[in-house]
Amino acid sequence: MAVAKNKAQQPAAAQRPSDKADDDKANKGPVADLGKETELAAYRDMLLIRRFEEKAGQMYGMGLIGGFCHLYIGQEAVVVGMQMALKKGDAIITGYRDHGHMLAAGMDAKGVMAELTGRTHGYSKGKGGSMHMFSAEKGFYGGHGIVAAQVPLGTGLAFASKYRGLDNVSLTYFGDGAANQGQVYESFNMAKLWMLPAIYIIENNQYAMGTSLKRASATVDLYHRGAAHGIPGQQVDGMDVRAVKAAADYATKWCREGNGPIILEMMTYRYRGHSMSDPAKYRTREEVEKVRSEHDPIEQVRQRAMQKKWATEDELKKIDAKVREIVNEAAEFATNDPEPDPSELYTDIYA
Ligand SMILES: Cc1ncc(C[n+]2csc(CCOP(=O)(O)OP(=O)(O)O)c2C)c(N)n1
Ligand SMILES: [Mg+2]
Repeated sequence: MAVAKNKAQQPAAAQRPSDKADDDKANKGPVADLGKETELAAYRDMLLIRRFEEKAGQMYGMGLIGGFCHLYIGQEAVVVGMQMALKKGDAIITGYRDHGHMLAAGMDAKGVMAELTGRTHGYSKGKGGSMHMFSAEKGFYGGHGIVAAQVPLGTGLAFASKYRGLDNVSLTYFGDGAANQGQVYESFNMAKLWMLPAIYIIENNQYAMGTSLKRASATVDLYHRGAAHGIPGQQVDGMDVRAVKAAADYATKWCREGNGPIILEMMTYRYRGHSMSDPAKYRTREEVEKVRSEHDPIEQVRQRAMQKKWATEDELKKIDAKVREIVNEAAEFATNDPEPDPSELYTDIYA
């Protein structure tokens, strides 16, 4: 009886005053148009990710790509909007759903595709595959297959920036499923204790493999997850690149000015299964179709660009054609590039 009584007296997580106090500091205000140039650039960048992922899906089906392959289709506005607020020296790290993050960071589509096909000129010389690519030059630190393993590493990247006296930030992306991992909270504790410039971006696509957030999680407002450590959080429409950009501007400024870590919960959705081997039977076709037809991040910009007369349908088609050309060239390259020499098995390893 006593237990039941205590339970009844517990306030709902969202009503706890400590959650609210810190979250309010991070309120971002209304979403503004980004203007013609920026929105068209976002359109092109999102489209590049979409077409690249569609091609990777096809090549997987043809047996040209093997192993794990997790597509990012539907979530493109998140990485593209965040990238627009970054500057040289900022660090990016994520999990295994990572091709979009690499392309947004400016990594070469040919090198990414050739890594997917396991070829010599892939970013990891064909030895890493989908989940294990890096580019220190572009500030991209992987590509990690263990759920949430990137969170302590991203915290370390933020520590490095502070230790060196730089005003660079670190962006650590992880999923709604990963948000329940213990190491996330150890990282939050250290980030706040040391006031690190860490932006934690929870890509809440509502599912962790075949399990919905509601089934697996005691609380679903993931932007409150820093409350115990005094880390503010914001929930963001991750399907609207304008909202992501506004949150990115706020969060990068917050961190560069020395205010410590911040959490952005991006409300987003993946259209494809968890990985290439997932038939996605845990959700209905209608659920996916509804998001696609009402909230697609690319279609939103396309409609706005035409309404505001920033571009005609023909001009938008030209952008699409250019993007397809880049992706086709990448696929061609990744199909014809040689496989690594067997002697490569003995290089890049720690003895
Ligand atoms: C430590 C660990 N546990 C389990 C797995 C298997 N696994 C791979 S992805 C995944 C789901 C993660 O979902 P989420 O964090 O929401 O990211 P999303 O796939 O939706 O992008 C699980 C359980 C793993 N790779 N690592
Ligand atoms: Mg998820």
